[in-house]
Amino acid sequence: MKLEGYTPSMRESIERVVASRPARLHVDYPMLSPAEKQEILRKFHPDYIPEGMRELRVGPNKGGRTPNELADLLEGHSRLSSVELDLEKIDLDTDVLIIGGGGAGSAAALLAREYGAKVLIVTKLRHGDANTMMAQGGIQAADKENDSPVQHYLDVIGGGHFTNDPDLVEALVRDAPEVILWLESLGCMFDKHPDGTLVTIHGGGTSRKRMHSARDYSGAEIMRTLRDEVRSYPEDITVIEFAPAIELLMDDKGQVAGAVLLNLETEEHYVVRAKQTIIATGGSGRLHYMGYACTNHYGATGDGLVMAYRVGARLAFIDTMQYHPTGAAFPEQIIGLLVTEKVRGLGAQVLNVHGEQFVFPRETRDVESSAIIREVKERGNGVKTPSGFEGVWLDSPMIDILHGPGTVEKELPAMVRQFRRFGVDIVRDPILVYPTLHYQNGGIAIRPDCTTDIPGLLVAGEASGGVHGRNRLMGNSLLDVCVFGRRAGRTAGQRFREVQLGKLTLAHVEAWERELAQAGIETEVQSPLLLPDYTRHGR
Ligand code: MEZ
Repeated sequence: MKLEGYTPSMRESIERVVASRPARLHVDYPMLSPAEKQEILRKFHPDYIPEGMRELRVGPNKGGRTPNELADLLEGHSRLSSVELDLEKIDLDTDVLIIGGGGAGSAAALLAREYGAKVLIVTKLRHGDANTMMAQGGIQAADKENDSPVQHYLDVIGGGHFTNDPDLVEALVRDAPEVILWLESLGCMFDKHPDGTLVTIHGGGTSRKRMHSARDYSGAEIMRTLRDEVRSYPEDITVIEFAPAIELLMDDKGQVAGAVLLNLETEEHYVVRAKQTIIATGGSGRLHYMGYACTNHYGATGDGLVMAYRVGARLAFIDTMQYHPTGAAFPEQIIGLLVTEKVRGLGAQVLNVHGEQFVFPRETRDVESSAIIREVKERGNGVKTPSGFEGVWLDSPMIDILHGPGTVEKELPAMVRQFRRFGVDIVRDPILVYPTLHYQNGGIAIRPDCTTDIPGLLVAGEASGGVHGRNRLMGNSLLDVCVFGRRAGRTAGQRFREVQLGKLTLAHVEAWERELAQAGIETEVQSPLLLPDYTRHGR
């Protein structure tokens, strides 16, 4: 098969990009003022499209707004509505049940085990099929001499527009240096200088270089490390794959007491009883909010939010999603896939069809994305692809010009390969990009020890809400899954021995169905969704 790469009209635009390079070598576009940032967000960020969201009519967040796709699921019927289950027949009994086999779930399992708990991880797909695996650019931690957790704290709060839960941010930045040491001790191979010190670079919104990376597959390296470690304790940690939780179980004392699983192969249901239950189900990018393509793994359908909502857990910041500024816009086959922020961290600039800069390359993600959307949709300065999709250039060759030949190949091997498969050489030519749905900024409200308002229920990672406020900074999600995964595991490990479970019940599901009926909600939606429905939406 002959791979075509860029078309002649795209090549004409690339010539203008090349021509503007000398002038851009030492001059970056200025950052926007705080007032300009607010203005551009209000006008162009997808969170502000009024018809994309609606008010919830039932549940703890009644009256609050969330994207239509998530609202439909939160207001859906239980998958158990027409299933007869014998809750006296316990299929699996454990101290700590962890729902989700990504970074947060795996980190939680390791810590709970350290405290002597028997742990069961259940996961919808395979262990490690998770957004953790797909994060590329790095993990933040203030562990260099010119940096401090306080500095990190200020960046996180500024990036979140001062809306973050301060106690959660404190937990995040305080634990960060220890998390890096912990991961290294488990065998995680971060990039290092010849003298053995860790390489750190900038991300959007960071005032210090504190991004630790493993080339551009940092998440895969962290996930590999955590999964290997979990798998080395089979006597304490059991992993069941292809068996998503579809409803939480409670007991007659009002505690969360496990979950009902669905075996995706046999369609059997399993009753799992647990003294502590940790939701670590990740995000919901596969709901394709506002019609956006996404960077997420196939199972990212917000299942944990739905289950937690039904037992009365409050959600925080679920009216804000993260659109990563640089999703692939060409070729068609990979539209929406992540082009890591590390590309901009290494000095690549963002340019319009005329080869002009129009935004500082390391604004926070929400602002950077809004500026790209404005450039394409309002100013008409996008680069058109043969299928009619439009994007802007991310000038990757600038990296070798700034840091020396071979840097792109060395620092971004996954990116080089992702595009080379389709005849695009990002060492020589820029990358066409457009914002893509990347992250669920909010989720189930937690405390710093990962507990929720519902006894027995803990949450960690992307399924939780509060730490990032209205916008997360790059590298704080890999950090979040490790920090709060560990904290959730520790809390569960410290608590499970004190828990006396009562009789298992699904009375909350019956109450939920009554609430739907009382609110006059007529819907055919059953949730959690489990897998994206591409036949219905044609994506
Ligand atoms: O934190 C992230 O979302 C991340 C590391 C993504 C990236 O651009 O590489």
